[in-house]
Amino acid sequence: MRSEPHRRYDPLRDTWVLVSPGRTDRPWIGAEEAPASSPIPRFDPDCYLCPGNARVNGQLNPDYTGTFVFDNDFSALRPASQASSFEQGLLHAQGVSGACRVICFSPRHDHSLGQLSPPELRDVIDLWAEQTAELGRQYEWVQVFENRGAQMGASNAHPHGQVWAVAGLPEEAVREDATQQTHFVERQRRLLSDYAGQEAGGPRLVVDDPEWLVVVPFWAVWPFETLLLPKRAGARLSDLDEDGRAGLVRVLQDLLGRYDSLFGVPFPYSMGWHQAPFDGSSTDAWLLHAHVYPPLLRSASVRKFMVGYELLAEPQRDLTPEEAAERLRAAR
Ligand code: H2U
Ligand code: ZN
Repeated sequence: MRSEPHRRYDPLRDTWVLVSPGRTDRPWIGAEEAPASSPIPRFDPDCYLCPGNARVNGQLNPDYTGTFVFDNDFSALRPASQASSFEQGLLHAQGVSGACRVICFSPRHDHSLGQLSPPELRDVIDLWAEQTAELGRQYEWVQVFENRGAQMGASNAHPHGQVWAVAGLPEEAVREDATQQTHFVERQRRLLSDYAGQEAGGPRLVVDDPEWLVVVPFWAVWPFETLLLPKRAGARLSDLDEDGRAGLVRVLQDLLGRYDSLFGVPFPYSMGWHQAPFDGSSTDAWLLHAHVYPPLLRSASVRKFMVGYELLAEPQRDLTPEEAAERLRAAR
């Protein structure tokens, strides 16, 4: 199977990916194509996220010294949407309400999440947990995420992420909820805890921390995709105890450092947390986890595109998850 084309099943999303090993026997080009980048200033007078600066709507940011959260000025969701539901034959729409917030990780314009000091990173984790608990009192799904880098659509180099909370479950949540609930009903164990057990000590392991496991999942679609799994049970960020949070600080620093050294550039990605819905159902089946989806394939400028066969048939990858994990383990 290591050298022949095959398909792999993703039990969390209930989907398949085509793996075509060997096509990467083409020479591996390392970090040669790093685009020339001008140094980033500590403070950028034109940045709408830096402390004291004006945002697009003219509102001034406070002179914050740690993290800073504000309601997104261009929210994709509104707290009380007036849209009514509609169904006419095959045409089906529904109203949806929600909230969108922006989270500045640091007042320093030139830092990234992975470059924060351990106490600063810990503050971000605590904030993610607080936002989850607070928004979960009002909405069924809380999506914490970060888009990093222009290639992932980040609008600004200032280290920041977002949280969107929504009434009702979005597509990915419905998928992952269904697979985890089914697994739990059938085996009285968590799907992702079982998966973490199977990956321990294996070829897809990237970081093995006393509290967390980072793997390139067996079914990864993106070349250097990773999955962060807590070793102890916990359905949400707000469930993480002292040790779990301290471990997450270590693991994020380790993983994000590896990503940045892989091609010698600030590694672009979308990363985010999946946590149990706040829909009143049992959280027993759920294991909190983060997905990291980076677009780069061979170098700082050669990225993977989801086109052609991927769009029309199913996702495909050349680099095997095992090879990707090996490269991430070696990157330091
Ligand atoms: P991204 O870089 O991931 O796009 O996140 C930045 C968010 O910041 C984006 O959703 C918001 C944008 O709507 N924003 C404001 O809320 N106020 C501003 O003044 C500029 C950008
Ligand atoms: Zn800034």
